Amino acid sequence: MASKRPPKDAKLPKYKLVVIGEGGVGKSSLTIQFFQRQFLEEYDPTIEDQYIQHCEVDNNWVVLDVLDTAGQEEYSAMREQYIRNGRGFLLVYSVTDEKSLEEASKLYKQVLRVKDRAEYPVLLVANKVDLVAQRKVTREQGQKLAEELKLPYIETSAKNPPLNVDLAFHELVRIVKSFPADEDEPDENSSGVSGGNVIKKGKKTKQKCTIM
Ligand SMILES: Nc1nc2c(ncn2[C@@H]2O[C@H](COP(=O)(O)OP(=O)(O)OP(=O)(O)O)[C@@H](O)[C@H]2O)c(=O)[nH]1
Ligand SMILES: [Mg+2]
Repeated sequence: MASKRPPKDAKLPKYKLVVIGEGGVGKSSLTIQFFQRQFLEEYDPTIEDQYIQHCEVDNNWVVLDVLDTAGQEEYSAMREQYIRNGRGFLLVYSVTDEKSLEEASKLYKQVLRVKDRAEYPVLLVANKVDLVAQRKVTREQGQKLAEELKLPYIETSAKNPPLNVDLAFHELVRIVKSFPADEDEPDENSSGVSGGNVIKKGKKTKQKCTIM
């Protein structure tokens, strides 16, 4: 069984991941479920929250530096900046909201524009699949968009019991790993973070990430 802490003094590769999508689709809920094993029923719109924590992905310790962004239109001016800094994106929409699927498509195009690339490490996330009766976007519609955009697709629920939440973050790490880094992008292996330390930064308190 894998140990629950990284080896002491290990230099861990760092992954800057960004969670994007329209307001209310569940970006914070997915992030909080992943880092804190909690589901918050109440909707508290995000401005920007950062979580930094070591995690074990495929038996390798890594540092995940995750930015949970604002989906609300009034904060859209911040987008270019965080897109520029991100190395991988969870592109979230809600299966209860058709408009959020359209927004996801637009956001991905913005990622490509800002990155000036024809493709980029992005995972399309269909969230709130537990809300079966309120579902408006089918799996087929989600997969069709994923095919059009040439993106991998995953269905999630941030509600307890969570569905595919760890898998989504881990899958994005795998996608980032397999994608060639830009020359002008920061060296992911120079996190300077020593193993064994719980890292805290940003506005929220983070707990150690427990892996499936
Ligand atoms: N049933 C269900 N509700 C969810 C799920 N994910 C999020 N919610 C609820 O949806 C609402 C919005 O969730 P948030 O995670 O705050 O949404 P967000 O994308 O972070 O919104 P912004 O920060 O404004 O961009 C909250 O009331 C959550 O409890 C889910 O998977 N299932
Ligand atoms: Mg939020």
